[in-house]
Amino acid sequence: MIKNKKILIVGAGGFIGGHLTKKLLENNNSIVAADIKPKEYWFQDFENVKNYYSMDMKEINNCRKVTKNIDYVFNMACNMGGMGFIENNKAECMQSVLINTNLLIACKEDGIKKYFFSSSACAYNKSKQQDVFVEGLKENDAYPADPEDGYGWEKLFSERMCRHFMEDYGIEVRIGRYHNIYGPYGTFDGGREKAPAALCRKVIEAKQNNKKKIEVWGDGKQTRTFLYIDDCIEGTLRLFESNYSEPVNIGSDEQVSINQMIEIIESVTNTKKLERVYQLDKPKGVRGRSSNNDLVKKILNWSFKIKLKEGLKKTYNWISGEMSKQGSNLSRFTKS
Ligand code: GKE
Repeated sequence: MIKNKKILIVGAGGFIGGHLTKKLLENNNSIVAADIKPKEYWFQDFENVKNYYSMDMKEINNCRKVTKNIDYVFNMACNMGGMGFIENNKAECMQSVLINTNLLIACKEDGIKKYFFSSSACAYNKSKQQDVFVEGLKENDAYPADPEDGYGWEKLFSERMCRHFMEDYGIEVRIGRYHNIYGPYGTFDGGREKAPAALCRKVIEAKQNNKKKIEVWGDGKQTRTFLYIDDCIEGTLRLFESNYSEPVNIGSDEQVSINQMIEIIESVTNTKKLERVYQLDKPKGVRGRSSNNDLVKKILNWSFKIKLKEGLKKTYNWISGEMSKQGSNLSRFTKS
């Protein structure tokens, strides 16, 4: 595990970045944290992070402010969300390329040796994701390139930018392709939420308002895999410490339909089956997606541990707790 290093985490105010910051602090690392959000909107507070910056990391001069005397850099920052956000904000999502590019330039100027880029399953070719319960995506399924419009292209392009900074300037890069990460301290309302948190929230709202139905985007038959945040952080840190510099899946292969995911939420929360109201006009993304974990098992001798039953219960309980609070704390996770 990484210890006693000086680490820059860009996107530390967000969901995965916040959990990564917490984990690295536990191992006696000194953290420089940066995020575009004002500090009061950071998803987690870290009293022992002295160097934190609320600034737009698309600006190269802001990147240059934070890459001095740093051992490692984790770029966890991008303008993103679930399908409800990325389908309607393609130009916004594409501009995240400025964060990664300018951060790499600053790293090169300051001689930083190792860099992590958080990529996404949205980088994969859409033609491999047109059926339910599809074969898990292998890393080379990203080419020929046909990623998710906007966000997926930014991720694929930024992967290549990382590779060329390694080839030309010797920065060791590590690239994890995340497959729908979920868990506590993730957005659950306001438009950026992904399906696990959205559906947990909808079940909670139905119970709070004594309603017997919930709205589901699409026909509910579409399939996905979802990776719990603790597995995401474990896989990310193992990848970072490996010698493998090509993109690698950080995901689960426990593929379920959205209908099945709702059944799991109902069962682990003792909720009487709710009527599903299917909204076919809502953003759906690909028909089916799963992560093939052969490579990650081979290079890291690791695979995800936390099954949906356990992860969804923890996520539901956390969201339920947050929804019972009022005021600014709630808005951290619902600000779109
Ligand atoms: N967000 C959301 N909210 N999705 C819903 C809802 C709802 O209330 N009800 C059903 N769904 C369905 C969506 O229509 C989609 O088919 C599926 O759940 C998953 O939606 P998602 O979690 O928003 O996002 P995707 O997995 O399609 O895509 C996400 O993949 C990640 C990487 O695996 C992207 O939005 C990025 O967050 C990221 O690249």
